[in-house]
Amino acid sequence: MSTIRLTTAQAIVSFLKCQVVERDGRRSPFFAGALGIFGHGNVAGIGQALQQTPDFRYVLVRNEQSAVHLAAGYAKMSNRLRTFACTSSIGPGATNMITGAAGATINRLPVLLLPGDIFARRNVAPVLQQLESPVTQDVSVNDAFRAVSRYWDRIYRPEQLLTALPEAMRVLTSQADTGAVTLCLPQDVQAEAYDFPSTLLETRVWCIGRPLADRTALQCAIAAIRSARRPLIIAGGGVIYSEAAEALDKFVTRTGIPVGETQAGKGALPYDHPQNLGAVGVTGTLAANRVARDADLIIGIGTRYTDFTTASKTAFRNPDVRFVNINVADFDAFKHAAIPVVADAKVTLEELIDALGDYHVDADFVTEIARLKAEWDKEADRLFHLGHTPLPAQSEVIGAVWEATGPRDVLVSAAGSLPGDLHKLWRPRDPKGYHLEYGYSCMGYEIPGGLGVKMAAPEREVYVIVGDGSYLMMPSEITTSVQEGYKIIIILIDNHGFGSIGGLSTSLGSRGFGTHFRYRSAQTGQLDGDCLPIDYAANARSLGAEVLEPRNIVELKDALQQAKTTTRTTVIVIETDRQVIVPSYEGWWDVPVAEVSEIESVQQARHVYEAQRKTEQSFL
Ligand SMILES: Cc1ncc(C[n+]2csc(CCOP(=O)(O)OP(=O)(O)O)c2C)c(N)n1
Ligand SMILES: [Mg+2]
Repeated sequence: MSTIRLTTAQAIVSFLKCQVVERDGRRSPFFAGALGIFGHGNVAGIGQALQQTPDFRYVLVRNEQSAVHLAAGYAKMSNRLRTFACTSSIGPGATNMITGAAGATINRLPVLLLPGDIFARRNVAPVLQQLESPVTQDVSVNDAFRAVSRYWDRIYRPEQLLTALPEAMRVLTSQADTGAVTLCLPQDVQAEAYDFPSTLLETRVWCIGRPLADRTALQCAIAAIRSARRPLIIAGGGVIYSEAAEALDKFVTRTGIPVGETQAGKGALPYDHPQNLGAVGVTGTLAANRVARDADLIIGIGTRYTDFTTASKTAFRNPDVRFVNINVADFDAFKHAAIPVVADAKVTLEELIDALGDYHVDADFVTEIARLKAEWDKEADRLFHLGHTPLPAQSEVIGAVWEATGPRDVLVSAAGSLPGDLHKLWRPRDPKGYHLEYGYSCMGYEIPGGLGVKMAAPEREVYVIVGDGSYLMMPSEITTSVQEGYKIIIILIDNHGFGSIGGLSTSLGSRGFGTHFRYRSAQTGQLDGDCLPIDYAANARSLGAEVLEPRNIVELKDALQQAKTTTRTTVIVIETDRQVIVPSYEGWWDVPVAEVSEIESVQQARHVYEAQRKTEQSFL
């Protein structure tokens, strides 16, 4: 057997370089390179291996958490067919990646994490940054990755790579099981040499299949659709990852079945498609939520039915409602006692088109769909052009940004009040035009995630809309975007704190306590003094960005045009009035209110809460 003598780290990097995925006859390398920060726990191991492999790109980032967000954004934009590996030192560098790992796993996005770990040989323990345990020596901070990884392993000996690396790839490329994969790499083992079989380092092609549904389940689904009078499709992220948008368009055009979109599924159909009722659930449009309320059949495609989609199980009120779930993951397909169609979305939709023949929803339903859709379009137009002064409303900023974008541009956001507003209002014209991280809704994802999107699709303009709270949490990858020459346009909405949680707090009787960026007041002892003097423009400039500071919507429109002409990442800072919010359209979210309180507004909110809770349903 021919062998090649390499360190553990060199073998890993060489292996990653040779991994290729193939779907529908198209091949691409699975890894675009490695992101990371070096410390003593990886500099002489993975760091050395990367140095001697210059054709495997290494990108120095500013924070390990944002490295994982960047990789996840890249993977999502690539429909999970490509990603990055993330390398960190031991200790805090490693644990910084845990939040990113949770986000990737929850969003079902492949990321490979290679945290450094404490010495396998142990004789010099405790090493710098080691968590010691009196009950075992077989534990380190990296064990905390277990809960947030779809595959977790620790490499104590170089030859363990022979079994660990293929397992890591199996999980990363599995459309049903993918998420964060963590291979913990003790610092000493990274530098240890071994005679690896050369075959480990040959090009390996991972075929991403399109599994067909079980025939019986498919027949049951067909029968259920045929007998439905008011069916509704819920399009989730799986539609987009499976590249099933065209098939969905054909299916709903043929059958007249309307579509509501989840955060991950938004863009599955163009916004102006006659069957597209837009966002569904807590942050849904009136059109989609009305149809969801009365639907007798929900056809969930590639959705995992989070509480935002089901409006905390209050969205579907028809007592006879049933579910058909088309999903590559049986875990999701079985939810809500559905007819489980465990299969790829694209091929299943194609099969359904053939099988359903001339099935079409009734004329009355068609008229109702068209009316609700027209009403919603008007409402969105109204919110885009409120003309609120002196400060604009956030919905007007969204309108101005949308009007400035082209059909192939991408919008990126993640947390705060923006996801809800964007879910309702943004108007995608392309399946990859709307990129919301809303599985983990992780403040700080926006900028690194947006950079990942840009790196995956450099030919597209990427617009990141971020709240001031999220911006403060993680602005530092602006510097990485400048370093790498990837320009993104960031619209930073300054509403002096947490508009979303402040609004939620007020609606629950707690008056926005602790959600404003204000000085502590000497009189009240609370955070209700003057606004803090945070200079976001100076901050962004200091990180290397170009900065524009429009004061109203007219100036914002100019700034957006100017931002298209810059070559560097450009941050547009605009102040908005946080009191002017986009209403909710019959979507409810279960956020428990204190059962007892001395505050009257809380007691009132509790009454409302108890009444709403009674409308929650279980589908058994
Ligand atoms: C890492 C993290 N911490 C806390 C939260 C809870 N949270 C959700 S939205 C939000 C406020 C976001 O503020 P900002 O970015 O300014 O957006 P706004 O609410 O003003 O639209 C908070 C604290 C979160 N989602 N993520
Ligand atoms: Mg804010």
